[in-house]
Amino acid sequence: MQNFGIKEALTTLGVKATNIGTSTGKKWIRSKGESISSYSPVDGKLIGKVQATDEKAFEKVVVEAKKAFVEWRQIPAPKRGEIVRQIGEALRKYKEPLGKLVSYEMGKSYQEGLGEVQEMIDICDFAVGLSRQLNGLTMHSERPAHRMYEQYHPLGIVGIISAFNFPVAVWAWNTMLAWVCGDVCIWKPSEKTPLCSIACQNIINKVFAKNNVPEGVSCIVNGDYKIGEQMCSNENIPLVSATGSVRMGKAVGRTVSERLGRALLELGGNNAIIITENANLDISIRGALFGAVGTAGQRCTTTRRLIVHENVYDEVKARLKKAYSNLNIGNPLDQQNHVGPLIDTLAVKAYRNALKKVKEEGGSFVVTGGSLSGKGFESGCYVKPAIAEVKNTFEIVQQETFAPILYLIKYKTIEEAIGFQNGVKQGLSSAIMTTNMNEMERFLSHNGSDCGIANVNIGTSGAEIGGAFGGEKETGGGRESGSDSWKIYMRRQTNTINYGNTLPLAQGIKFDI
Ligand code: UN1
Repeated sequence: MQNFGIKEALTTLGVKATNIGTSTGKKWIRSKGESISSYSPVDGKLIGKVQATDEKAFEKVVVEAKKAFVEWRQIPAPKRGEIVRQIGEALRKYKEPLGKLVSYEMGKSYQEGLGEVQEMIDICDFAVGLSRQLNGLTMHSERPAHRMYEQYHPLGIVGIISAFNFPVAVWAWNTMLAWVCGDVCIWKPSEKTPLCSIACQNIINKVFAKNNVPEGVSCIVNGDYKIGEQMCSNENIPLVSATGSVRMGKAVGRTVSERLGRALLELGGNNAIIITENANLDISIRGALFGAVGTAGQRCTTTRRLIVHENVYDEVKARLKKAYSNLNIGNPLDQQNHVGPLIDTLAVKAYRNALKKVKEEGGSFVVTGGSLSGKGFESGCYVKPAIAEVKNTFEIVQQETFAPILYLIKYKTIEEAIGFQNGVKQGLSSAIMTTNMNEMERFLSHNGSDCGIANVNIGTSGAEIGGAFGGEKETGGGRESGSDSWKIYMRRQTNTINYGNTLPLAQGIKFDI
């Protein structure tokens, strides 16, 4: 197995064989937490170890973050933006090694690893501009000589729980916005990709040291769900932003709402592309292909269902089959390969189970899947992307299996297609391929897609950072990244000022004595 410069990347990023997994910035806090071993799904080798955060260390982090918030919020927002600008510069500098680490620790292709770092850079740029645009509205008061307006104040500590599939970008979406908003962050990365958090903290530390940023503005904690639970139940953390499975999101939502905190949830998707009889099939095949097999089917925006009009169904099926036969599966750091491994052997098991269920429920395969073994596949995490013909009603089609399995579903009318598209519990991303205005507008209307993201003539994955990212129903309702997603990271305050000499009451109420 070729190395592709991964050792150099680790050295450049300051990731060691053994790392302390708890940090408030300059300080790395030792704890009695267990040691987490990070094995690469690429070649099964141990990349490094991270010492998990125990309860005591977590409490120390919260104390430090709380202190930091008081200082950080004094710094004018555009000045905080300037620091985020420098982080964007640092990420540009470290794009290659960080992209490599993402690829090696998580298993996505190097191109996608670079793309993920690019998302971090983009959100930095976005946040810099935002730091001068944290605008509230002014309103006309119903009372004479009164003025009303609203303002957004920093909120406090933001807890971030991120998933293995976007080990660095999703942290950046949350953190860069939170920082310009005046918040401080505690990040718990996935225990499957802990080394990415060490690398990011090292990059941040350099920029923070140069700008004398107080200790506690950027904190990381590592560990499994237990440390996540501690974060969710801690009353000092007004917002917990969590990305991951629906099961995890329900637990986070319950615990955070129990103490009436805010939870921003970005959970599973079961995304579909509708290919109508009026679609440009070149675009459709390209969109479906990247959507289904990109990141080995492990994006929450992955295309899982293809809802195809009966008149073009056979052609779509044949062309997809051909496209799949040209896919190279293998080491994701080798740029010739399109599909890397799944994150671990548990994911392979879930993939195999899903294929089994497709058969049991009466589906058939257009492209047969299966796990790969032998030279180059020693980690046991590589699988073949599969395509199955199914009915939308199949139990397995209703579930999100984090693997490259694409379900083909035939439809007759656009109403039926939209019904299929919406007929699942999740509501993250959706797309229609058509050149027909009627079909397109119907899909985008209130009678159309019920998802947080609805695209025309592009696939379901690969959202730009400028839009609000997230979805409805079991996807959790949260919005991260662009548009006005920043508002959840701030405390909104309505202010009414009386500059007159009397005290008229609102709603015209008389209260004279
Ligand atoms: C995720 O899978 O959790 O839209 C995030 C996309 C990426 C982000 C996916 N920009 O596919």
